[in-house]
Amino acid sequence: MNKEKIDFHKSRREEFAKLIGDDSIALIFGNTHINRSYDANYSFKQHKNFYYLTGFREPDSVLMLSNSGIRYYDYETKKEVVSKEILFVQEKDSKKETWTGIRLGAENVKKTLGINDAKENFDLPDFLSYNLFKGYKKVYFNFADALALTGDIKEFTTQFFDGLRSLAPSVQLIDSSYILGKMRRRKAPYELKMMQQAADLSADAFNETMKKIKPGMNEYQVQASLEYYYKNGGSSDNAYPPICASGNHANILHYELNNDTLKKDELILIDSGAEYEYYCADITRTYPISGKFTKEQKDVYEIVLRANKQCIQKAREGVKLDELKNYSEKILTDGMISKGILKNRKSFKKYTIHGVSHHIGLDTHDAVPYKLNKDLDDRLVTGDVITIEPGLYFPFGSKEIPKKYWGTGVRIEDDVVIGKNGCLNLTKKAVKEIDEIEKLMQQ
Ligand SMILES: [Mn+2]
Repeated sequence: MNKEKIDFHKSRREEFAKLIGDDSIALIFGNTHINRSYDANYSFKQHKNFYYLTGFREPDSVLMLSNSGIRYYDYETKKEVVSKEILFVQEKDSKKETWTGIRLGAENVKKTLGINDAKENFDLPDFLSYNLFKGYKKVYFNFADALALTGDIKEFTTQFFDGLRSLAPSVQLIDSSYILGKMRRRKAPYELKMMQQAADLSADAFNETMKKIKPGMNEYQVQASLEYYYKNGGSSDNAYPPICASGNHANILHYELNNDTLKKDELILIDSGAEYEYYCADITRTYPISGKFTKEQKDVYEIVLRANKQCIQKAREGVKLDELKNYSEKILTDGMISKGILKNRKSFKKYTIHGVSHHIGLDTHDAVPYKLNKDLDDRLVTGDVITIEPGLYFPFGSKEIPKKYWGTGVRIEDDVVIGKNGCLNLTKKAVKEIDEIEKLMQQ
């Protein structure tokens, strides 16, 4: 890891330790492999909160943190040691490494990750019984993730829970995800750099893929093209399963089948993004399959594009997410009325369906807990990264809507960084103006 990355994760551990306060200890469990079928696992993905604090991607790892210090007896020096952070990792094992890859090993943690102290993960129960019960009042850990663990690491968590019950029944157990969710909200300069990379990679993939789209192609080929450009550009994964929804499929918000043939008079809605260094991009564009919008498609597209651009104009520190949503809905509704698509304003929600924004970062839908606490309302602050994604959806059978619009679904989504007097659009490279789309597609 380079110095910038090491320093970033270190600063996150320091902040977290400060926030949990003295007399507290935190145990953050990373993920373990998840079995896919028989002898094969799903490709490993580290838990994002654990990653946020460590930058470490190996399975079966646990981070222990305490502002007031973790004590243990060092058998080599025969002395008690006090440490503020310890990373527990898989032991070096040449036989296993031949099959599943090189393990960092405890002795390399300090140099590679900048974490002061490291042990092998099977030492964890001993550390717990030596420590937990020496005056700590609170234990923070990721409940849901710890309980979902399987395999070897489950042994350690089971022993941990048993130890708690018998040795420290009055210790207060607190879920760490609330504090970490709050911390993850404001992005640091290092994170914004990674997010810009993810956004650039994704925007390039959209622009290149758009040029290849033509009638007769299949939705999965559109997906294959996006994924080719993601991987080829250095992304390790999709941020989420790509949605390549042609025609009426666009009206299913999380359509994932991606196996229909593209038809010449239809649109294709593509909602996808690459992950880069575990940071996500989330872009939606809607293109005419023939390379040219029909009159009706243009009607709908222009309304959504206006809502997208005006919300980006409006987004800045102090604006509430709810205000942004109402603003978007007003533009969409005014647009539908003025184009004669909708007669009764009151039923707009049937066609706008979803909200206009969510936080994004290490997760595509970043777990920012602003709804849970009044000290964290939905007013935007500098350093927030959110999506702006208005859409209009007219599935077949929409009784109030003229038939010529049925089967049309349009969404246009960008990712923006909130600043004091405006926002920075990370995904502006992904072409969205009608004339530019038509020009590129007809090349
Ligand atoms: Mn989104």
